[in-house]
Amino acid sequence: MPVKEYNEKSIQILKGLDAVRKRPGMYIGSTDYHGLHHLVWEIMDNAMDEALNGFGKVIKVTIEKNNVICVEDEGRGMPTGKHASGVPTIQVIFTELHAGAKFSSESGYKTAGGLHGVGASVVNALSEWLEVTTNYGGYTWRMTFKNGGSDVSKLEKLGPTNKTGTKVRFLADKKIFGRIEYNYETILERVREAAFLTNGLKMVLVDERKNQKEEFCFENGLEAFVNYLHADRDVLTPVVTFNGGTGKITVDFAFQYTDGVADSSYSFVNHVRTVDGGTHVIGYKTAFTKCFNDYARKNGFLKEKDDNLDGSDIREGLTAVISLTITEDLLEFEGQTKGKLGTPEARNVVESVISERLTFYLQENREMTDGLIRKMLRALQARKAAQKAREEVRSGKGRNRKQERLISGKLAPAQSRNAKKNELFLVEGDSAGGSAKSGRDSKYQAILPLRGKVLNTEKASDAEILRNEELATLIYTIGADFGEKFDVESSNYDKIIIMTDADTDGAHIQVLLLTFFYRYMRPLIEAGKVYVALPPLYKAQKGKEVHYAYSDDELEEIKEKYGKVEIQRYKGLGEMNADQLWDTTMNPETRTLIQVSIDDNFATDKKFNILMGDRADIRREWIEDFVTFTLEDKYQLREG
Ligand code: 28F
Repeated sequence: MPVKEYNEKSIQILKGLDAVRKRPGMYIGSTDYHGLHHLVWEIMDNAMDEALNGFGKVIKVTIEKNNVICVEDEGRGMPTGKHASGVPTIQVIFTELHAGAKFSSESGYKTAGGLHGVGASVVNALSEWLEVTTNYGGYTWRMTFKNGGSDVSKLEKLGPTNKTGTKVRFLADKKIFGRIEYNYETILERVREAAFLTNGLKMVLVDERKNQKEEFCFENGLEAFVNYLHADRDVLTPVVTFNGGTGKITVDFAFQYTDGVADSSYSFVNHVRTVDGGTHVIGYKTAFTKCFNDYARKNGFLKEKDDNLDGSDIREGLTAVISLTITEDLLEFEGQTKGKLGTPEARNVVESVISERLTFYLQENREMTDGLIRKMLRALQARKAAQKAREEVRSGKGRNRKQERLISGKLAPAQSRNAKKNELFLVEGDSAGGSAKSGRDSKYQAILPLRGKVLNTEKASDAEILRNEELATLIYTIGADFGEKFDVESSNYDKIIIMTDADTDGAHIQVLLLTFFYRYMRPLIEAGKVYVALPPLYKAQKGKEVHYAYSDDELEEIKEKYGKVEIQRYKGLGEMNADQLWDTTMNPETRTLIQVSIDDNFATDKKFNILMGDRADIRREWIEDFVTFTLEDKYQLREG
């Protein structure tokens, strides 16, 4: 039912919701796949706030058949009284921007992001319709909104109940999102994560589109979290958990060492991920550095003249999960996306809880600790060796003689030095490299054939990487260093294009290269500069006319259109001559490139680990699920 009387207040509210519809990006980041799923996180966060404060032990998320999302909690229900302005409080929460913030003055309340219910009105604004059903004070109540919150029903009292809790259902607005299909895996990761973070909370996900259902509930969530992250890894220690804190800040912490080199930490504040870390992460890192160095000195691993172990030496192979709850009065976030904890007190609380517990734990488990310290000393040595090797890489501009010699036999450079236009093709094998060299536009396109096997960098140290001829050549060619020192601004190329055969070996090389880029040149991927070339699978010839098919479907289309054609299946790039390779795969006017991007998801790290195991089937699935391939617009225009 529409709002009948438009007073100044209701106009104000419509203006607010309208602002959200006009600039959705300002409120949910984007209107693509990520923005769409953001709607679900907002409503889930509200349900989780209730659970986090001790109200309700079950949250159920349902993806209904037509992509309606339904989230239910068993919390206290939403207060059904009227707000001072005369309209129901529920209406205020779902139609006024930032309404949640006004209500959150009760001190001691711990909320996701510290803005209780802020998201509800944003979700409403971006929905075709939204329905709230709440069991509160012995009755079931319902209120519905339509057209981005501009039509509001009465708050209806449906009948008595002995339950409490809140259910929100909504249909995202197709006019805003274009596609409103939710991804089960994406929501599943988030639902699982919520269960890891709240012990005893049962999280249920139902997908009615495919009749799927999964449930999670953990008594020791952080331990389960680390076990989950390490499911396919060789581990060096058990999962160790510590907790402690003060009345206003509680700390839950879990860690485990693997035989890998990655240093990964996942941090949360009030059960919401802090992607950019912050004071709590600094606190645990300081504690680790101090405790391990103290132990190493006290037990003769480090002599008086020796340098301390570096934080990075200590964290090689370490996975840590830290989860804080902080009362609202102490909450401070920083950074553009508010993904960084700023609360200064958090640093000291975390550092002291972890120092105290870790010192004790290391003393009690000397054999394990001695093994870890030896591993850290090896990391220190490798770091110093790499540092020496690095002095040679440094500069970014200009290479030294040794590097030039390494590169000159391999790279066919572009004539131009225009880093904003130049493209580097990484080509599998010398024969394809040859075709690519003669077929290319030599002004802007450089070719680097990869001969040897590309090193698996999942478990490699910096020194090993520089010893690997293929990777060292690649690093010097790109000319922007690697690892922590990688500087995307000084890359010699605007596009790095992986061009391999369309077979298993080719896929394997792609994966090895992507792993390297992901681990050591991630900003390159984040800047959208890494691509995979898409060579054709078939050539279909009818008389003099030649058509290329890039998939089996396309081949079928060609057959349908042209009748009898002579078909050649390309087994490798080497089978194409220079002209064909240029026409089908390299010519910017006609080619199709797949841009590589990575979902910002804690699962990505894990999936990279699985990927490098020997399960080819999992590897394929991973590529499909976690590397988002975005087709670059295929240029249809030809000059002339
Ligand atoms: C499916 C999404 O949104 N659950 C919610 C509550 C509970 C309260 C509340 C929400 C605070 C003071 C209004 C109940 N009793 N699930 C949800 N559960 N909001 S949203 O209060 C909101 C404001 O007045 C609640 C006592 N205090 C708070």
